Amino acid sequence: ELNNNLTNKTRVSYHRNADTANYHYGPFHPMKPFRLRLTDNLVTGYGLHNIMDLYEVDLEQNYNINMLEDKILKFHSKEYLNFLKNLNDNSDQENKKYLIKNDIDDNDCPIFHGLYKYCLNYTSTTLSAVECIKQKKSDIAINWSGGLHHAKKFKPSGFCYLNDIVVGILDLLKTHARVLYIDIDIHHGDGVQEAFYLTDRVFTISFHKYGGYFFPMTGALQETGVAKGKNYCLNVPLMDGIKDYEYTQLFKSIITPLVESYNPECVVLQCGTDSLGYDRLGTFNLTVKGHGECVKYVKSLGIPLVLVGGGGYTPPNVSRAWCYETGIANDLILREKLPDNLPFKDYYSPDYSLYPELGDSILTDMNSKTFLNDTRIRLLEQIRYLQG
Ligand code: TV1
Ligand code: CA
Ligand code: ZN
Repeated sequence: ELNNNLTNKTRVSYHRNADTANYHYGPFHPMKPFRLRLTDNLVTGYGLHNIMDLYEVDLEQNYNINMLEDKILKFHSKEYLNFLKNLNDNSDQENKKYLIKNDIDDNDCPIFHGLYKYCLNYTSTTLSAVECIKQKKSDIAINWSGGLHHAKKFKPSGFCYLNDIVVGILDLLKTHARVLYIDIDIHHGDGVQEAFYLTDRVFTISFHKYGGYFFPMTGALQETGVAKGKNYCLNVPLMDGIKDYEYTQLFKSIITPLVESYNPECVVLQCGTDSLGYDRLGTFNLTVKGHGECVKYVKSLGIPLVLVGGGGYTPPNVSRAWCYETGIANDLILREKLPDNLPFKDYYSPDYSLYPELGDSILTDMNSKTFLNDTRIRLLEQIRYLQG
């Protein structure tokens, strides 16, 4: 009994919905749900599906849609949910009216075929992961199709329609007193921050690029929460080109005292992979190993953990990172050579490696030592307010 945690394997559950990868935002849109198929093929190719608890989420089969919609309505407005639900039945004019009234950017958030089903898919998959944590069936529960951190109460934003993270955390709060939300997507986790800005029961921290009109233009160091939520929010604004060593050092040096002070009962980690080098939209220089180092570190805290996806716009790198991190969750360091007979193997040329080198055509690191040090000192100062 005493040795249980030392000898037993981490209990990992992997939550997926085979249908989610089939949706299309449009031919030129950077968000490609197909990256989920690449991820799943890689995870399966390495044999990881054999050592995890697999949950195949299927809306028709396992889910009571009314219960699901009730959970979504704990965050989203009835009017917005109805808008998404009735997109096909409404006239184009009615839909246009809602878009205009709510200042919705339908280039970023197009209305594509089967949109509502897509939204319910990734949200129910996050709720499936949350359920395993609530029932203490898993130490780590994974949903790579979730992590859509920009969606707001009344509207979609930045490729995100329903905020599966907020809906998931609200459900977690029924059993867990304090939830820590960590966001390593290159974009600011504005939707999650905003949802919990007034409460001390959810601590949100986002690492992101900030400045130069980079979307969503929020996430300044000065945004730290309001009222009961004052000091229960942190932001780590960064500049182009940050590399593994600097990023992971900063990450650990902040997360360590934060966890010590806040003492969360559960962690939700958004693992957006647009912070990797050569991302189509991102401008950081993390490698698969550096990105995964953050996951490894959070796992080492030994707190129940939900892993969700997020951004990531160079599909083969998205799948490399999420597969590597699925390995990490299972205490495995996967071999560099990709599995034989891997579907879509040509996507991984020319290196066919899980850990390709970044090469020379990367952006210059604009984060000076003094900038990073000043940022760290200010963040540690913020964390000290928690004890008092
Ligand atoms: C259609 C076709 C849409 C090509 C959107 C990049 C496109 C972008 C497109 C794009 C694009 C954004 C803005 C625009 C401010 C808006 C999943 C003036 C080549 C979590 C969301 C980024 C990131 C939104 C989501 C951003 C996530 N960047 N080509 N759109 N308006 N929107 O800047 O955090 O990763 O870029
Ligand atoms: Ca972020
Ligand atoms: Zn992003």
